[in-house]
Amino acid sequence: MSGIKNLKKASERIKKAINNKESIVLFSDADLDGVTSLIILEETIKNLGGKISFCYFFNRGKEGNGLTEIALDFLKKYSPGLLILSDCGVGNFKEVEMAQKLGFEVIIVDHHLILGKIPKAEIVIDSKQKTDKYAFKFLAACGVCFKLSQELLKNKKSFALEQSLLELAAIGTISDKMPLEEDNKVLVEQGLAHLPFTLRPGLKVFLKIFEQEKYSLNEIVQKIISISQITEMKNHSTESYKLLTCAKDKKIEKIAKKLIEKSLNRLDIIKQCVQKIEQKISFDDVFVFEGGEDVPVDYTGSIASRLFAKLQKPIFIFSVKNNRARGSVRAPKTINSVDALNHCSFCLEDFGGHAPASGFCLKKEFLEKFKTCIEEYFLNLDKD
Ligand SMILES: [Mn+2]
Repeated sequence: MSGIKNLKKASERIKKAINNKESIVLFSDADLDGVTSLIILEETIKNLGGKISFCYFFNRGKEGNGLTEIALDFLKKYSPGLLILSDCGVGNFKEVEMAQKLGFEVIIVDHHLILGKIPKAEIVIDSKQKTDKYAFKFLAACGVCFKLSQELLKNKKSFALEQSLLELAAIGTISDKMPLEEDNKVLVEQGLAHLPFTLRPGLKVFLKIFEQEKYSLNEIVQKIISISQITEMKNHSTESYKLLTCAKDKKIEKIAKKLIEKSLNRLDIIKQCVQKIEQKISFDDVFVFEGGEDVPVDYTGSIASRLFAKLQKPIFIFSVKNNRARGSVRAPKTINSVDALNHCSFCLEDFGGHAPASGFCLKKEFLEKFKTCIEEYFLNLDKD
């Protein structure tokens, strides 16, 4: 059976960077798949003695999707070096070239759908590339990063480190809603089996809080996911990253309690948005296309997921700010949402994701045109 394409090549390149003490910048999505991906790479590289210059999580609402000019402007001080993009990158064609001009070599570790072509990064890992023969196509990015870390650590791996990274991979895989079969099933089973014995203070604290409240392990994992899903950002980092990497037990409890409080608040806002939208839509709509300035940009995915769970039809939810609309799509199994976005790409500035869940960004003035285009796409689907 062939392995994931370029996994070995990436591992060799990263090892070279570690040995030569090159500057390594890690760059990732701020959701829990992205955060666990980055931590898996960070802890692996540090364990091997590598030098991480900066860990950067991009702010979808403020910067755009994946690598951007804004991010590069900040990161250029760490060049020359190796820039590793995780859980993003396969849509960043011109930005990858910009990074290279700034002196970075770029490795992409992604699992999103390929949009026709592939960025000209030095190394691209994405099992959805046509030329990738690896049989299982539905690893979360953290699952791919875990496999990369196994390749990097090889005979240097300690049981404790491997288990600890497995816990992260399990949590990231579940939170990214990847199908829990084959590789994912193994990762999740192994990771969860070890979770009750975790050494990571940021996970121990939740186990302690929720075990007292008599929750089962699966319920606790769901709670950890919903609590750490907060992508509010400060200094290019997220609270979930801070929590999962913090070593001080005392500080941890404070962060955890703050996050629990925030997550309750978040659920409240999401519920309100869902209710408001439900009042506007009618039962026979083929798809839902709603949004506005009152929808927080960080919550469009959660709102779309909730509406989808209830209505089982394609859902487009967007937030409008500064003349730009940014949103999330959820779609039933019979529909590839990225295809739908691709069909209307002439209205969009940016889009990408997975068949059942994707995202888009466009100028506010094109919203009507975009909606009409989507309408037409679904109409034509019916005809086929
Ligand atoms: Mn992901």
